[in-house]
Amino acid sequence: MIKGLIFDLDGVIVDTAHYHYLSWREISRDLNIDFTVKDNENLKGVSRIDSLNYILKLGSLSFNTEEKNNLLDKKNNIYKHSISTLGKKNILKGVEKILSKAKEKKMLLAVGSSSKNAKMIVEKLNLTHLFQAVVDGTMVKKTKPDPEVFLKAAKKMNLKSSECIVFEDAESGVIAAKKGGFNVVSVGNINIRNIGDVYVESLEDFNLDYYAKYF
Ligand code: B16
Ligand code: MG
Repeated sequence: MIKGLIFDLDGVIVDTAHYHYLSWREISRDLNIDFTVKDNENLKGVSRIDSLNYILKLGSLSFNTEEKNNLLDKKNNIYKHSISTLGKKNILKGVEKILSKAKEKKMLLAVGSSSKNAKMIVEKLNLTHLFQAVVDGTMVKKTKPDPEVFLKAAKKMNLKSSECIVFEDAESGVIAAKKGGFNVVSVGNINIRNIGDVYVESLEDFNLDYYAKYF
């Protein structure tokens, strides 16, 4: 029986991928690296440092830890500036309907995100009060595709993996959730339609009444 829902943040609750892309593109330009939208697809769900390492590899560049930290700070400042006006209007279609339906059904809710900005973003969206837990990139030792972030979220709700549905838009996230023994809904990314249990183009198409009994 499904008792809890765990949502990835970027790409599931809010579309911040574009802002991550613009920020990394600015960093890449300064380094003379050609960073495309396709490259950005590979960074969905990937931690900030792993994203930087991916970009440096594209440009066959190697930097020491201090230089990398400076680039990470610079990227995050650009990113935070670009999302400064983020608010309720940016919540993706179908999210609020599922959240209120889940509340009606007395289900528990959590966020499981690789982003170290997750708490701040959930706050900006004015959704913090709905979640029992927001587990983010600052709270885990291993990032997706390791299941730690989702296992921690389930633990905070006192639920087993099999009692939860994870909603994810990234390959690394779906793999993480499957490894952790969760029921997984792949959202809005055709490339991951076959690796989750169910695929929906948008959360608008997800019928919680049906799937609460299906899993
Ligand atoms: P930050 P998610 C992930 O969030 C993003 O998909 C990914 O593109 C980003 O690099 C990562 O968070 C780290 O974000 O720089 O804010 O710590 O999809 O797991 O919610
Ligand atoms: Mg995501």
